[in-house]
Amino acid sequence: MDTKTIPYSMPIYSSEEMKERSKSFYQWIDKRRTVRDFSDKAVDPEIIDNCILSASSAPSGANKQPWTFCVVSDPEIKKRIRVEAEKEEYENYHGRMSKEWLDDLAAIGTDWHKPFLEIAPYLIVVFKRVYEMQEGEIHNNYYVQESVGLACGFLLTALFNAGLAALTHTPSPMNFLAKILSRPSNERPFLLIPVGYPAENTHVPDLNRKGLEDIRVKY
Ligand code: IYR
Repeated sequence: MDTKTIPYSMPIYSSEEMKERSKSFYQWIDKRRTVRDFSDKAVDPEIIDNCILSASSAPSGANKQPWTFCVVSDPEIKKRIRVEAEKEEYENYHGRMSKEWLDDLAAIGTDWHKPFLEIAPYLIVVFKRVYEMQEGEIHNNYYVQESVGLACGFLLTALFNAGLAALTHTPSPMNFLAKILSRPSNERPFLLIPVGYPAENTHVPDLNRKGLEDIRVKY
C-alpha cells in the first residue's frame, strides 16, 4: 500500500530560544504535583474534553490509539467506585502490601481511605484497549502499555496546563472499574485519575526529585 503523506514542518528557533524554551518548560512542569485533597468546585466539562484530546494526540503503536477515557461525574457512580476501591485498598494496607512497600509509602502518607474519589468533580478512568473488535473479528493493537502510558503523561501535562490538579490512582486490583462502567471485554482498566481544583490550603509531601546526575548517563 502506498503511504499517503502530507507536508509537515516545525517552528525554527535559535539555539538561544531553544535553551530558554526548554528551561522555562522544565521550570513550569517541575511545579506539577500529585494532589490528594480536592475541592468539590465544579469544572467546565469542555476543559476536560480538551485535555482528553491532547492526551489522544500522543504517539501510539501503529497509530491505533488503544485507549478509552471514561469521564465520571455522576455522584452515584463515583460513590460505587469509592466503595469498591476502598474495599481493595483496605486489603492492600492490611496484609497484601509488603512491609517494605508500606515503609516506602509512609513518606507519601497514603492509607486505604479514598475520599477524593467522591469529592473530585471528575474521575477520568483510562482503559487500555488490548485489541479491537470489528465486525466480529479481532484486530491487534501494539505496544498498548507504552502507548497508554504516553497518553496518560500527555493528559497529566494538559490538565496541569489548564490549571487542574490530578492524582494518578491505581487501586489494585482494579477490575471493578470495568464492571461498574460496563466496559467491553477488550478494555482493561489502566489508571484512575481524579481531577479538579486542589482543596483550599492543600499540602503535598515534601519530596525531592532526582538530579540530572542521577538520571542521565552520557556516552
Ligand atoms: N494503591 C495504593 C497504594 C499506593 C501505591 C503506590 I506505588 C503509590 O505511589 C501510592 C499508593 C493507594 O492508592 O493508596
